[in-house]
Amino acid sequence: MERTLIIFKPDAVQRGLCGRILSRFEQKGLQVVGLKLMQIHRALAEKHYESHKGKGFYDGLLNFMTSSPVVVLALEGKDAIAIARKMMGATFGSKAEPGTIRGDFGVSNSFNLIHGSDSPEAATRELGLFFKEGELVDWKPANQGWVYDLSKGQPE
Ligand code: D4T
Repeated sequence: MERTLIIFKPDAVQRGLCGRILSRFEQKGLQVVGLKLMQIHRALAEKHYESHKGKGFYDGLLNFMTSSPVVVLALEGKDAIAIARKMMGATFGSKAEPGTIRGDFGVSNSFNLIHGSDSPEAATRELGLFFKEGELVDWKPANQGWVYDLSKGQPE
């Protein structure tokens, strides 16, 4: 099982889309193991987006991410990182395919509703940035044996 960090960005929170976006992940079968509303402070935004430092959009991105509360989520599932990225769609709503979160809910080339870790290394790093020890919860959903085929001992 893999874990990934998801952020419902300030535009998703302000537009009242959190419930609808969360439902998509729940319906897919990804399991919530961490969830909180928070205000991202500048230093955390800088750390999270350090790979973009120096790019033209970096300052605007930091201003946006710190402008209003976000919801951060830790999702767990087999191949959760790639599945969540696929569900999010291309970076901007203007290009993202219909059926994806960005494709269905956004048009902007700047505000893009959601962040998801893009690799196992990024997920480990980002989960560590946004969740303190003890904030992630290990639990077994009662329907797990229907979400996955567990007959061979591994989720399939
Ligand atoms: P994130 O990281 O937010 O999940 O988005 P992506 O993984 O899909 O896209 P990214 O890392 O390339 O960009 C990070 C973040 O910067 C904003 N951005 C990006 C922007 O405002 N203008 C731009 O030209 C680009 C490339 C949007 C997402």
